[in-house]
Amino acid sequence: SEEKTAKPVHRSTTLGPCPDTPPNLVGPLRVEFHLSHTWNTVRKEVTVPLQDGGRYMPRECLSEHKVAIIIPYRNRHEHLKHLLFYLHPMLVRQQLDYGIYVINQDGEGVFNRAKLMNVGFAEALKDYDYECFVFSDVDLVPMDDRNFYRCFESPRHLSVAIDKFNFQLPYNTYFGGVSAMSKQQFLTVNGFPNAYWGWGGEDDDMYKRIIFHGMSISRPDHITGKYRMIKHERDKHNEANPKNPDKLFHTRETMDKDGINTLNYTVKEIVKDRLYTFINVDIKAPI
Ligand code: BGN
Repeated sequence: SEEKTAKPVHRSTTLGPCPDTPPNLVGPLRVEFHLSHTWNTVRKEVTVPLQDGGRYMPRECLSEHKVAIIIPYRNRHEHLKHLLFYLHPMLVRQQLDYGIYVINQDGEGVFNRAKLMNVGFAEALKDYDYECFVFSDVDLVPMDDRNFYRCFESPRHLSVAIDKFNFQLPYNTYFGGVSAMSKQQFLTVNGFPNAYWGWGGEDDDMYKRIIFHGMSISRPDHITGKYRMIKHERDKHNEANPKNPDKLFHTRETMDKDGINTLNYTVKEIVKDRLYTFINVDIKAPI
């Protein structure tokens, strides 16, 4: 319809800024995974018109938060449906100006979560003038819509109370799962490392980058920061890599030489679905 394609440019002249605390939040969410969704039921759950590529901005006010949600991905269809079923309605209630980017690692090579997040950062910026990036695992669903998917003065760790870890931090410096960084914060630390192939350590490397650049992290409380993790088998081609822990001893020397400034990849396909932008990317994985 005409309404759906209306350009935001005209709105900004008439709309006031959105309030700092969105008015329609509901607090705790009942998150369940026993029903298997179809893409149709997920689409029905989103009661506002999205723009292609999973883009939205509120029509009632001018959003202060331009946020790209970056989801590293491979072969997790069911998880993506569960996540978006809850995430889209929550982000709408949070009155964000947002887009969802699913960054798919092409091929069967060793998985590299951190490099995919760097790709998401770079590709989302080609799409829109995003100021904030939320990096999210595909299997982590927030249980409270007061957990803001926006950026703060400090890099923010959002998934502080995951059911799998008994709703506690597994350790104090944990920065994995879901995190949010402004464009400036991300560039200051040179993004994520590209050198962590396979499972483990890349989130700890990011934590160190943040600390070594003189920043600290912020977090929501343990009620607001609750998450449910979707249970799954261990992925193929993403075994714990015994070389990764050692890399963590060298973050201080490597961080400025390996990151968003040395990122190298080839986009094979971009598909704009109604609910997300799917970017299939060759990240030159070792076989
Ligand atoms: C840690 C992993 C993190 C992971 C958390 C939670 C490493 C580095 C070697 C010590 N860190 O052990 O990447 O997010 O567990 O599962 O493997």
